Amino acid sequence: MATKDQNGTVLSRQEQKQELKPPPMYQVLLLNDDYTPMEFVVAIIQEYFNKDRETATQIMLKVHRDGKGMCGVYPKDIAGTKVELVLTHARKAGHPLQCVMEEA
Ligand code: TYC
Repeated sequence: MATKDQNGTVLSRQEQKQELKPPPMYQVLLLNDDYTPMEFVVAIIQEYFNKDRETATQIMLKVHRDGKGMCGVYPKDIAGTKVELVLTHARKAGHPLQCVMEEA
């Protein structure tokens, strides 16, 4: 009997293996620059990554010190949407803030 998914579609060996694996996860990172105000970065982390003010401030200071910092880990489509939303918000406000995703 062929292995099928919930819809009754026959699955290849690769697809059978994939069904057992959790989806690949992506880290969303903020990068440091010399111009974006600290307060703006804290507000972004609170708004898009659901962090409280204290946690957001710690992440912002880590980015400021180390050059980059992790804001959260998400499935690919959610990580991509967060990167887009952050970049759109930053550009509208006239700041050069950079936000990227990396496979975790
Ligand atoms: N380095 C910036 C400043 O001194 C602050 C900053 C922090 C910018 C984090 C970007 O992702 C960033 N105003």
